[in-house]
Amino acid sequence: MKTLFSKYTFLFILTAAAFSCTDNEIEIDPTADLTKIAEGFAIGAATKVEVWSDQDLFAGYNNIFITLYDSVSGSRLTKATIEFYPEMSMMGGMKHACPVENPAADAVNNLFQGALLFIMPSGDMGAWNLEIKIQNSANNKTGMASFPVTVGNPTNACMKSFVTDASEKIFVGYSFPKGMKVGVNDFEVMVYQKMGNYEFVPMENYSFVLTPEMPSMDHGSPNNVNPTHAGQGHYKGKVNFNDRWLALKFKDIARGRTCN
Ligand SMILES: [Cu+2]
Repeated sequence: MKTLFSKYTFLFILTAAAFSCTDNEIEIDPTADLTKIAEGFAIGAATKVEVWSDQDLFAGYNNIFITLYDSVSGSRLTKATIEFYPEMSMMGGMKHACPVENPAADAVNNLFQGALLFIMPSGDMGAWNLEIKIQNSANNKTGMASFPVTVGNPTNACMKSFVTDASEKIFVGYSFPKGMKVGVNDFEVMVYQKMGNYEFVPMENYSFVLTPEMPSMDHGSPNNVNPTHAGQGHYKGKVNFNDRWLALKFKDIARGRTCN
């Protein structure tokens, strides 16, 4: 009996030691499922900047994830003020920005998450550049990183714009925060009004009627929930893809390739 007790005690201690070791040494890569868009340095802030997203950038609503490192020690930074300044230089000289959602100052799982709603693709019409302003909280220095980025053009639009009766220019993007499946899906719509080439304001007073349809088979679906405002120009609802073919068509939306 005494021997048995010792054996189990020993095993227990061994297991506990192994677990505490694992906890300390393994860091799960926060960017494992992400695509690297660009990397460079924020000159003046002594900070290395990496830009990540769910997939290659496209005209529409893009989740943007930033990872920051001290450019001398290489250690991760988890507190910084980050501002996005996207700019498109159009043929003919006109320049404009697009709606942005800047990350919070504290990284979550080493990621600073924000978003960009690109309103045009890169191409013959012009080229995009993304400047990122970093205020490094560790050394209290501020710098800018600048990246030329390519914004793809999905087969079907992931972003819509229209002009209201009051001549307001409105941009609408959407996303599926949990991906897409056959059945009822969480769905988000983002609405911005263009106030100037560099000013886009989230709109909080819109209402939507959702009408999913499958044109090739001429049917819709029941049990959809029209998106309602949930803050910061984001509207949350549910869309029911009740037909596998309809869902397959939309499945590509999650990857930003085809959006309607
Ligand atoms: Cu443009």
